[in-house]
Amino acid sequence: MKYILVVCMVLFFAQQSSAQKSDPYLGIVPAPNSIKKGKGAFVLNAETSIFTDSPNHRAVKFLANYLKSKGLSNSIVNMSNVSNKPASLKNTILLLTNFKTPLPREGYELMVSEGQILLQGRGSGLFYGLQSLLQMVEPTGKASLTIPCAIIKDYPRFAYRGMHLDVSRHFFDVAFIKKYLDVMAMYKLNNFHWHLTDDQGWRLEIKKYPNLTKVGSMRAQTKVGGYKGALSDVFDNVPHGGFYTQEQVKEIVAYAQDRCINVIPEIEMPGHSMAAITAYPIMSCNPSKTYKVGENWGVYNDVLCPSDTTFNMLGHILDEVIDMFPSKMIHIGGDECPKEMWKSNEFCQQLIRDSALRDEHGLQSYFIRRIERYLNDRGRSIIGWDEILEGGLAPNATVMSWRGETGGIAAAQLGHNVIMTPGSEGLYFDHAQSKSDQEPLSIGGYAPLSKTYSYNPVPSVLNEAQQVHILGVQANLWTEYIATPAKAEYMLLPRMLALAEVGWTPTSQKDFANFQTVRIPHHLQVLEAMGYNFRVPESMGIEDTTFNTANQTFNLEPTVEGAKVHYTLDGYTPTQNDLWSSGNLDVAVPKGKKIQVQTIVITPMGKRSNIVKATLQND
Ligand code: TNX
Repeated sequence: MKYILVVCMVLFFAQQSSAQKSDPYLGIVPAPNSIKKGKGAFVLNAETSIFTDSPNHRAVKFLANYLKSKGLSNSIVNMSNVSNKPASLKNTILLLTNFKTPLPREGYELMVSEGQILLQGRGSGLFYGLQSLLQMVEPTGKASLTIPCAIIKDYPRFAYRGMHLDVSRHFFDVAFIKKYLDVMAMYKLNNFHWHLTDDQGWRLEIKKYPNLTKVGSMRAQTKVGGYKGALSDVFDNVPHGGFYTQEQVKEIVAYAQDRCINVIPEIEMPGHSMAAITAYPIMSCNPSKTYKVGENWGVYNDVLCPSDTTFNMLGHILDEVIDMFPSKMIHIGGDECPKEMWKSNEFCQQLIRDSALRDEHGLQSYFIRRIERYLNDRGRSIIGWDEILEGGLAPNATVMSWRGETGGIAAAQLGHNVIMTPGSEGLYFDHAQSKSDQEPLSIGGYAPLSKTYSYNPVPSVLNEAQQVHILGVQANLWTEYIATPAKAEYMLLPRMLALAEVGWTPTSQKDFANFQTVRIPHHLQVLEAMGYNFRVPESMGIEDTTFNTANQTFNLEPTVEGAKVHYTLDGYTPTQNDLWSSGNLDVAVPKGKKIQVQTIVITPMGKRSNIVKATLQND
């Protein structure tokens, strides 16, 4: 309810800036394949007639809800029920799925003229066309909306455009998952990778094994601060837990489907399984040992034992997963599985000999292949982290390349489908967004917006036939150091918009300068009014530097529309009470003196950027 109210506020209070009007992309993120701006605008008001040939289409329902949230009550008319040929009507919107023009998968054509909007797309294409249309909307302050005239022809560069969320390290409730899906849909992302199990918590109700959630969803306490360093042995002494019931999962899957998002569940195996082992020690190599749900981060040596008991239980678990999730692909993890326990376990050693496996690595492959067969027999295929490649796979297995691109390249060369998600290329959204010590605690790394934006998922070493196997791209949000929705959104936004453009827009249409200085400021204004948190980029026109000068002009511009750049020249920390500047700030430095210009961007709702300090010295 809160979100709906906020959305209404966007309509009536947000004004489209002149920057957006002159924007060749008309503010659309991800940038479309082709866009031709026209003259004038379509005015959507209470008299606008809306027709469709598919009244039950997701896009049509989405539009109906959108209009309602804007206080417009136009009904959407099924075209087979009207005798007038709607194409001849004025002040008309047409949403069509049955038409002759061939379009690429997920593609759409949008023609906005003063008298009519024509949107054509099949399946998710119609939905994506609608997302573009809604991003073009300019509120008028009255009970109408205007949409600038344009012709857009658009389709995605990649079929797979994914966003991951780790709900094991920290639990996020159903309302937050829906909010996450909402923002994914807005930017045409179509796969939600839901990391549901790990050492620190099992978050999915499995009816046959109630202890998985009864025991495995709760840890006694959590590590405070960074993984290493001064607080390395300090814990918060606060229990942390939570899980999703099967009912809630079904609700989320349906909610995602309404937004053209496929939900891929991840059930981690054979490593990252402390929570499962604590609930059912029988799945471990030492069933008599006492385990506890992980309270620290990193990699645990206790892993699943490749016994028939374990495979039977995993089979039952996967049966329930299959019932809950229609996704063709099921993620089975496969990463970071230490082999210590298997090395010292007689059963494992015997299994290696009996099955003529190379060693414990061969045993890992045996594990993955057995699970893969189980899922394949039930009509599903597996995705796994790039370690799954190590021991031979069925051809329909998809590899998620996280340790750089090497795994993905090898997999594509072997004919496997690949999703690129290399941590080293700005796709780990748990990494820091700048090198400033004003950033919140993170796992480390360095993934600024520009790095995410410039990533190209198709490695040039692949030949054309191999490139076809690059299904797409995904960013991951691991949550060891992300305990709240606000921080999750801070780490997600605006980098997710860069990911969206990497996944959708042809490289020839990408333009970081426009993205950063025109479209991002507009979208951050919209996202703020919708109730999202985000990282406010530092003021334009200034950076942390020291230089010698008597005079300097800074062209300060806010990075969020409607925000202000406040500054100080007196060495004090800038706040909302200080002077603000838009455009040129001239600073004169007397001979022999030093002046420090400090800036902060503060948004209408009070979000703050990092402080930037430029020191000017006149020696
Ligand atoms: C590696 S990426 C992991 C995760 C951590 C992440 C932190 C992957 C397959 N495994 O378990 O959360 O790094 O960045």
